[in-house]
Amino acid sequence: MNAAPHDDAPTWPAGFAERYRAAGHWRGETFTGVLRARAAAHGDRVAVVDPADGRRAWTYGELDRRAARLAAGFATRGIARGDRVVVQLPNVAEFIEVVFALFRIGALPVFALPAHRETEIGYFCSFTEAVAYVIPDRHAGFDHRELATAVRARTPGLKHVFVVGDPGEHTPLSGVPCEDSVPLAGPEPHDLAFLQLSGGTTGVPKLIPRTHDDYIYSLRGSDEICGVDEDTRFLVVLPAAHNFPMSSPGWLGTLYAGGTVVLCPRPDPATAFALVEQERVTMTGLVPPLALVWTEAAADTGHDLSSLELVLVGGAKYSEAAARRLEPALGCRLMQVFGMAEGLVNYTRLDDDPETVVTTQGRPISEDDEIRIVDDAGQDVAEGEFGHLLTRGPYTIRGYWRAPGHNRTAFTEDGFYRTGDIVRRTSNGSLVVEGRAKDQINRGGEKVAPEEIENIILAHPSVHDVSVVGVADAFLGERTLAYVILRDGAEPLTPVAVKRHVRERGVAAYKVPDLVEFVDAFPRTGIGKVSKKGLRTGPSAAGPAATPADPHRARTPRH
Ligand code: OOB
Repeated sequence: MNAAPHDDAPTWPAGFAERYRAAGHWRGETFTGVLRARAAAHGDRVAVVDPADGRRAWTYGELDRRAARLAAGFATRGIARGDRVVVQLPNVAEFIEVVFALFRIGALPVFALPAHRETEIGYFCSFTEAVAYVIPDRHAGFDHRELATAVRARTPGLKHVFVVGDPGEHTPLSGVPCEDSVPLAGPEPHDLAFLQLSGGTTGVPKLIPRTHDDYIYSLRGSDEICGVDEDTRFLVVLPAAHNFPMSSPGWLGTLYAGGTVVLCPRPDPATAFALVEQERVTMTGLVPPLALVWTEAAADTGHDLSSLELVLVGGAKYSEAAARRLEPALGCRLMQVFGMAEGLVNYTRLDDDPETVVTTQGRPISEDDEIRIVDDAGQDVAEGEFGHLLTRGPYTIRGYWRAPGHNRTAFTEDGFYRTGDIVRRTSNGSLVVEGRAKDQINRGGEKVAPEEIENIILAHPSVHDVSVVGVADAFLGERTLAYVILRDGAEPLTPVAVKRHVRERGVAAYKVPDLVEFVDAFPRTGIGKVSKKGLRTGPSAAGPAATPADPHRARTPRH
């Protein structure tokens, strides 16, 4: 396909790109160049530890050689620069090998999450015109090969399915590598490196095009802020495909610094604490519900957690009370991180006073991250007031991939990304996330677009109308509640039947509504649209926990 890298999405105007280069943010590096340089400088240091299969530890030299051989094998099979490849792997060493092999070719990984199912994967493969899909054989009790067979049957452009493990009817990944005799042109630093997934507010997820230059800058900035260096041993607890464990500072930030990445197969404290002890882990990143579980479990763990120096918590709002408990429980420093796959990442700092660390979500990586906090009319609010967060900068995208219509509303005319978050800035310049204006539910860091689930429920023959909202939850922060209006005379449904209907449509399990309530009518706003705000403060069945999850969330007319 070899599409010119920037045809599919807006990029930074020339003046900005020049400024970011002149400032030394964009240094003309590529991921391939970075790995080669690290392998040349310290080829014998361990880059990746995968505790499964009797513990595999790959050095930088080995990772580089493996990526080169796999790239050659992919290229031999026709995978070329600019091609998209959907990668859906759990936290295994092959994930990193595959990604660096694709980088070497200049093919773009599309980072699916292990939880995604046929609806999402089918969409990623067809929308990106992917030529290949990389999967595990089975993961968490699910057979990905069957999913791949189903997706392939309806996606003729998908030429290859590569499997880590037993391939079934597909191609074993282990058979792909070959001698890298033909040099690959590879990408330029300003080319796209991969497509990340947005949390989404619409019926289908949007794809986020990130370049080598911009992403590597965010890694370098993150490494500096978090103190990542060659001695860092970073535990990847969250799914490696997500932007947070990938780059804040994450496994890519750790590899950039020459440290060691330890892959954690499951996030529970029993698994993770054992790895912290065995691998002398120094740093990790967690979403708030997991941080809570770890904090509680640390009290009576038999494992030695003394190597832990820093735990980053982000992806959703971390309550101040929980934040206060983390450092004493885990015996390490806390850093809050408020980021987004579209770019902007904020961190509290190691030299912030303790109150700032527990009460704010930090400040941007870069002095060139432009922040505006505006009211509904787009006017800057007074200092300290809350408003909509808009941002523009050296690692924040200027548009989603192949989404010109959506881009017109998701970005301002002068290129600021409308984050959909409601924030205020404290007197010391830190941001506090106060809520959200976008139609998205943040289920403990996992993002759910209500519209996507509403469309699925609406397809049920007994359903007249539906509205999916977030309700406050002590553990997850929010969980999902579907208000369903049944058709007159339709077969009565149970909540279980509605959940089963969603699950059977083949979507990630975290999108199945936690609660379902049948109602006769939704509260209406003056203009006759569904008021989700009214729904959240409304009826009873969500139980006593159903207080408004977010006082600032806008009404969201849809129908
Ligand atoms: C991270 O990335 P995404 O793309 O899954 O989600 C971004 C959204 C933000 O716009 C915000 O609504 C929410 O997640 N969020 C937070 C938060 N961190 C993210 N809300 C409140 N407090 C926080 N600390 O979630 C992500 C990407 C990179 C680093 C960290 C998180």
